[in-house]
Amino acid sequence: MKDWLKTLPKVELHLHIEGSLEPELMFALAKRNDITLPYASVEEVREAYDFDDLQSFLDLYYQGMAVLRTADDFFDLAMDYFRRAQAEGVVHVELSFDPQAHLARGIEMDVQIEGLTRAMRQAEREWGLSTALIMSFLRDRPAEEAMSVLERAGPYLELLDAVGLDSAERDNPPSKFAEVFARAKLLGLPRVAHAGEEGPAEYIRQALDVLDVCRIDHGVRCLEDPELAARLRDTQVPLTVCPLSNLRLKVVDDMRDHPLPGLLDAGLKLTINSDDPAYFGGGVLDNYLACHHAFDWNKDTFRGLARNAIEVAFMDEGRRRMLL
Ligand code: ES4
Ligand code: ZN
Repeated sequence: MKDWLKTLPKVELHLHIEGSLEPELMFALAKRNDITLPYASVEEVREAYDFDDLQSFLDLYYQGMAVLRTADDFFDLAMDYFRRAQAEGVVHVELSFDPQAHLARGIEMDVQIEGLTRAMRQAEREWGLSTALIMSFLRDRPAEEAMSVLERAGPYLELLDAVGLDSAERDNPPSKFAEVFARAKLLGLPRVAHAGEEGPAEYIRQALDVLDVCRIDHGVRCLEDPELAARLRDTQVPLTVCPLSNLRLKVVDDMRDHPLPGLLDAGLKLTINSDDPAYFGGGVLDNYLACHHAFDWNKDTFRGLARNAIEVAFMDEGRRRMLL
């Protein structure tokens, strides 16, 4: 099954590129930029990745990305991920990035976007990958800041495939970003949002009704609201589920307790993704494998999940037809 899952053409729709920073590259970039890390070794970094919840992860995630300073750093980060992804049978990657986390450290938007898009073009040439770029807003920062980031992204709108909403979910409801997402819609940008990861099912409803999103990132708590689950089934709004992330952030205590089988039975449009592969124990293939071990799904189930991701990806229609 492992070999078969590896050859299955897979699509990654939920990836924080900053969360793909492996400890080895973290050390290399720290050296290049003359930054002192609070760790003595790669092993020590990995040992620190023992999380209690989303916030305890976010603290280390923001700390780790401090080694990213130049466009070349962003380029190396993305290339390192694309190399691993294509080697495990990923054919299309949608990477999200957190401009506010870098702007706060004095790293300008053009530096971030230049490095990431250069890597996207090179991965397309070198490995035949297709890629898309999602600019995410930090929901634990003020909505006014997100709005100013959206305005600053003006010169790069053609390079963006969508905007997203991430970071600490609790007490930061989607409604806080109503105006930002309305403005993004006016600018012609598709919208996605994290909802129902740690936050309640109500936040999924808000993401749909207030932010007018076309996909929900995570969404695993939707079954707590049967009416919402029925709506998601009827409208086939995709959920980008990240099983290893949910396990490592203790959204579930054991993979066998993950709501995925229930979500599947409920007829929802599901996809399997990695979220932050360097922090949560693996990429897309590892997430498929974790499902294989926990749920013993057959090949048709995995084929269906991979197909769902192709159907709802931000990719040109010619590429979609070729992959379907
Ligand atoms: C994230 Cl797992 C998760 N949830 C919310 N925001 C994030 N940013 C990076 N990973
Ligand atoms: Zn995420």
